[in-house]
Amino acid sequence: LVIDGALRGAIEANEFYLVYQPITNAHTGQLTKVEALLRWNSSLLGPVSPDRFIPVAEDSGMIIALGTWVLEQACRQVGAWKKGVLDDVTISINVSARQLADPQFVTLVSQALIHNGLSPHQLELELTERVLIDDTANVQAVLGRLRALGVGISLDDFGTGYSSLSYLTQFHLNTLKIDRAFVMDIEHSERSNSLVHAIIAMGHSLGLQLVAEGVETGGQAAILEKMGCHYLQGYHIAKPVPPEDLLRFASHLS
Ligand code: G
Ligand code: G
Ligand code: MN
Ligand code: NA
Repeated sequence: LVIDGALRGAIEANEFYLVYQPITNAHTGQLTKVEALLRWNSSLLGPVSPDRFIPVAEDSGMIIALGTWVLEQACRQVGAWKKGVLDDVTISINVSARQLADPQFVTLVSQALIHNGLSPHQLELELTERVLIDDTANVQAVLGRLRALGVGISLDDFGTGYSSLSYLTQFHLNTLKIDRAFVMDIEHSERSNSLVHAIIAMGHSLGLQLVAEGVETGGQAAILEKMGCHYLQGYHIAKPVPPEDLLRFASHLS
């Protein structure tokens, strides 16, 4: 209730900002994608974690306005980066079920691309498995329209939650993000290791790109690369950072 009240007016008061986490090519180490992560510094409550305020914004419907702000802000940032060392980076944005159900959503996405001079392949939308169980027919139609635009669709936190393997063929996905719960134990647990190996093999055979999340050690990165995982994300590569720091990260790599 307190969060709900504080959220009202928070966009106008400029209390939100985005941080960006690098996602690198597992083979070459090159920076290929960046995930935008929302942060809120509330004037009333101080910093509030998205795990706490996103569910509240979803319940109140405020996620529509907030998600639109994220989309615009992230695309504007990529437009700005295009003039520098980050000229062909793909931005990955987290999207809630309520946003996909919004009849305006596809229009908002294509406008954000046009406004900021991005090509559609530079935008990827991250959905959780939770999104796919609601109103399947509509979600399928919306994802089809987004894919037709050329926008990427990735399945976040894969392997947790409501996984059904039928999702992998039923929806227009192009990327699987392997949840960090599996990546975490890959060096020491035979079971996690086998599971990640199997997910990667399955992704390959379905023509999906694979991103490992929560990569925290060089050992994990080496195992994942050997298994054929395409992209790595996690504290071993970099933490989520403000946009200026990302530029610095990219210029160190090149
Ligand atoms: O960055 P952090 O680990 O604190 O994120 C916590 C959770 O909040 C993650 O599940 C992440 O996907 C979610 N999240 C972060 N930014 C956004 C956003 O812009 N929109 C939505 N819907 N979820 C977000
Ligand atoms: O649910 P989603 O995958 O969108 O959540 C992304 C969140 O995971 C980000 O908020 C980020 O802070 C967190 N994160 C990113 N890399 C790591 C990591 O290596 N270890 C841990 N524990 N969390 C991470
Ligand atoms: Mn995510
Ligand atoms: Na995730």
